[in-house]
Amino acid sequence: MFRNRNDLVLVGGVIAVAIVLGFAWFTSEAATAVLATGQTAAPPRPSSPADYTAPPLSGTTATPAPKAGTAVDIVRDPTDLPAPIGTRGPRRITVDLVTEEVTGTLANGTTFPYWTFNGKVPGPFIRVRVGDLVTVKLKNDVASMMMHNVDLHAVMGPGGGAQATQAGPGETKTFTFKATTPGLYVYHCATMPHAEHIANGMYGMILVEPDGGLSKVDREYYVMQGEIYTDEPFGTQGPVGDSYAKIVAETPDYFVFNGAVGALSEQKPLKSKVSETVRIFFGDAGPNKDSAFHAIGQIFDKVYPLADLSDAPMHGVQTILVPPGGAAVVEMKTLVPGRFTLVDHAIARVEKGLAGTLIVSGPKNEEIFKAADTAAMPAMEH
Ligand SMILES: [Cu+2]
Repeated sequence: MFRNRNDLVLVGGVIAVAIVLGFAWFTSEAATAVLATGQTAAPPRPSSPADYTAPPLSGTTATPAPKAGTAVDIVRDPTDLPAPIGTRGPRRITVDLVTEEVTGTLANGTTFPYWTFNGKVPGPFIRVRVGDLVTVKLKNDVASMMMHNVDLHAVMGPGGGAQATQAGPGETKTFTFKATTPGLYVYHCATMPHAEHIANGMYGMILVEPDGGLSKVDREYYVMQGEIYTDEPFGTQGPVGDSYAKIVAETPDYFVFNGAVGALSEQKPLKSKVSETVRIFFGDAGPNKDSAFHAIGQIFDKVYPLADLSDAPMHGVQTILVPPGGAAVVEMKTLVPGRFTLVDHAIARVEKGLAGTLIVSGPKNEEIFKAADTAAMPAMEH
């Protein structure tokens, strides 16, 4: 049956591996079944979590439908995020999300039917710490046309909470989860078709701080990249609709930071002063494209790749690759004044709307950067 002893050994090895894999499968299935029937002890609760009322999430709620021909500003200010948690212990937290469908400004003269969390893109920045018990209340605005829900990547549970929060117009759904693992996580609507709900603006991030919090920095910013697929070419004036065909073909017309063209350049640029440290919580909502996130004229002094906050950061990084549904935390010391452009270094996307600006003010620092003709480089005003 076997040509030689080596064949025999090989076949024996394959059988042994199959037995081990089979046992692992059986035990995992058995464990799942036990969990499903509730026969195990309840998961341990954090030691005496106190009730705690988190600051209300920013953003609008129940935005009135805009009048015909008008549009609302859906841009999330990149400074709109809660203060660091610091050293407090685990608590009970309630998060109120409201899904709202609004006509928003996509670019100068162009409006788009956004679907949002709390009226802005991205949705509110949720900030908790490891060990917190978080109750998510999702209300679908009564004026909505669609079902919506929320899947938070920080959740260990079915659908990340999507099934538990599937809500029709006017409905409110709730679930509670324990924040088990530090990290910066994307959340998004996961109502079918997922990609359309995400592309139309239904995403945000939740930060789960490690015990003791993150290191202190001078400024923190909240930035998310997204793609918008329209039924008219880039730059078309007036109201445009979404294009499901382009979403499926993965051919976006627009790439945007914080929801709209110019959101973080003309409208709400990031700011810093010479010698400060800036942290950016960066997420890629996709739904389809990676981001090669890069700040032109800066070096990321620290990067937490894939937003892993349990391990030491990397240092001296030029560009960080962030997948759709993923995030990164980057920090930079702004040593020199000037205007620095935030991009996806798949750089043609600048032509489709993707650029942000970091304005660094303060005295020149010619030890670090000195142009040949310094007269052409006036000091920035505060
Ligand atoms: Cu949705």
